[in-house]
Amino acid sequence: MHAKTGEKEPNLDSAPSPAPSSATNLDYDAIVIGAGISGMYQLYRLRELGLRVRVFEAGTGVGGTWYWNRYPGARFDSESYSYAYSFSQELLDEWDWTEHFSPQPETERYLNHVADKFDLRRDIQFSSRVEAAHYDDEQNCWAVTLSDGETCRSRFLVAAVGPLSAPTWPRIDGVDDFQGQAFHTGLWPKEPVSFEGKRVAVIGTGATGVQTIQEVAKTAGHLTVFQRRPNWCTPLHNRKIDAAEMRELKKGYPEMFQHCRETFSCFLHTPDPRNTFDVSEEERQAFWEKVYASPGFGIWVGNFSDMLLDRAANKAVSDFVAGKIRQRVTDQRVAEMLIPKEHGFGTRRVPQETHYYEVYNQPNVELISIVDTPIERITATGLETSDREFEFDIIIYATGFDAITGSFDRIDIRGMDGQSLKQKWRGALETFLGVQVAGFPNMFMVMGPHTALGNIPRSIEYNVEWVADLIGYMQDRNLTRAEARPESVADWTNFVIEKSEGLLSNEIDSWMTGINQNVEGKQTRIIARFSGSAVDYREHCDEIAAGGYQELMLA
Ligand code: NA7
Repeated sequence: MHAKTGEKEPNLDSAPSPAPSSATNLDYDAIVIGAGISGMYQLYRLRELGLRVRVFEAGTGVGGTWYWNRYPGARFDSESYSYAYSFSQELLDEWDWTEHFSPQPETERYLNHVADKFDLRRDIQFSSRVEAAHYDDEQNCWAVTLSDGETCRSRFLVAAVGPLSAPTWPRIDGVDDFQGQAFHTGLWPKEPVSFEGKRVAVIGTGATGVQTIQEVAKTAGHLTVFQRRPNWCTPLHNRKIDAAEMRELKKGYPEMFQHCRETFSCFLHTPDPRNTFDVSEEERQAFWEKVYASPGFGIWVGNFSDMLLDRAANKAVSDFVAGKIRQRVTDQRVAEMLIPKEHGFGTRRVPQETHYYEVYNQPNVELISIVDTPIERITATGLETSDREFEFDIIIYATGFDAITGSFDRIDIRGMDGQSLKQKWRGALETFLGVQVAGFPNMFMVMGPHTALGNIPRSIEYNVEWVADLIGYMQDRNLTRAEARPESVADWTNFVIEKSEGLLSNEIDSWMTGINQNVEGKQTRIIARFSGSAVDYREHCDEIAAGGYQELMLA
């Protein structure tokens, strides 16, 4: 890294001089794409700097992920209070969570409350999908075009587009032929959908599919689950929070947020410092029983330190969880279908469940492996696999997202000399801190590729504040242009790759390694995330700010 801690003087060399245009000639000082958790907070922070900000949001309401993903059973997998904004004491004091893992409707209410409290809506333009964002070298500004053709210009562009927001439909023949009701979980309608007595299919068994299946199975006449690769799912152990418990939780907020700042991925859970085979077999089993019985991601991010690094350790914990699946599923043929064989526990995102495995003991639920009998086509009345025809009233596609880069790819983003971001990243995914891209001046990403994901709102708050601090720094010095130096990008990208070495998750196909079989050109694994600790990530970013942003060309 090029961080030069202590150097506070602005760094003005080697950047091309911007045109003498002032932001007053532009429609806005900053345009933010997306009014999810990132975009809402970015608006709040940029307003504090006195900037004229416009947020463009494709939906009709705030919330991003928590606006679109209103499928049955959608809820947090992280403890609600640890997953909320932490920047406003007043907000922390006044909001009560009713469950340890908040259901989507409550989270959406919370985000609407935030929008109202801070009067965010007056700067958010809803039903406005950004189609293109082009950097104008001469004017040193971004021209942003919406799907209705409206174009406006701003000095800064913040892409707060989310790492999991571009839903993907499966590439199966006939997807448009089905005459019944068909839904993608990430584009779920606002109107209630009844499954009562209906013949329902769910395709996909990721974190979303699992939440959907366990809910739909309660009322569906018959539910058929089409599973490609099974995932390792563990119990969520959700429960209600009463007023007294909420009061106690609030008292502990300062320590809780401090704790999240210190853990590897900002979760409440923190890895056990011991390695798997440091302890006796008996102790190991007792520890796993304890984390299996604990709420949330403890068993994933609070497990033995070597669980995701050491193959034997990973095999041991996988065997433990496989044993639980065998105990919970009555039909052992079905249990074996539900046990992942080609990836170890925790190497893909671990879905959190509530009686998910028991669903397969219900007489109205059937599991079909589409590895054994592939879906050949969707038909007008259902679908056909290689050995059977199925009829359905409803098909639910829980087939995931074009993750991490997909939400950028679907916007025609062009930097200097008309260079396309999508094309650039198809060549090589390179960023600076996951926040900037060389050749894309004044464009900032919140939760872009190569950032630390983990407990996402914690990472968002940090990213947003870092971007606002940089813009504030530029304002104070009458600087109007920030671009990552190519060598800073190379250094950061190498650092990200270095940090990913040895991590078993990076040897597995999943959205976390940039794989999506439904999207052309996304069949090769990439290092898409920063897999070092969030503490490490922040240290780097803090150093850069403290050093006067020497890694950027400022002008
Ligand atoms: P995921 O985790 O990407 O899961 C998508 C699921 O859909 C997964 O089981 C896929 O099987 C399956 N899938 C995808 N395409 C097909 C086709 N063409 N045919 C059959 N099955 C298919 O997405 P989620 O929405 O569940 O979760 C995304 C993240 O959002 C989650 O991790 C949380 O962090 C929040 P595969 O595994 O590829 O064999």
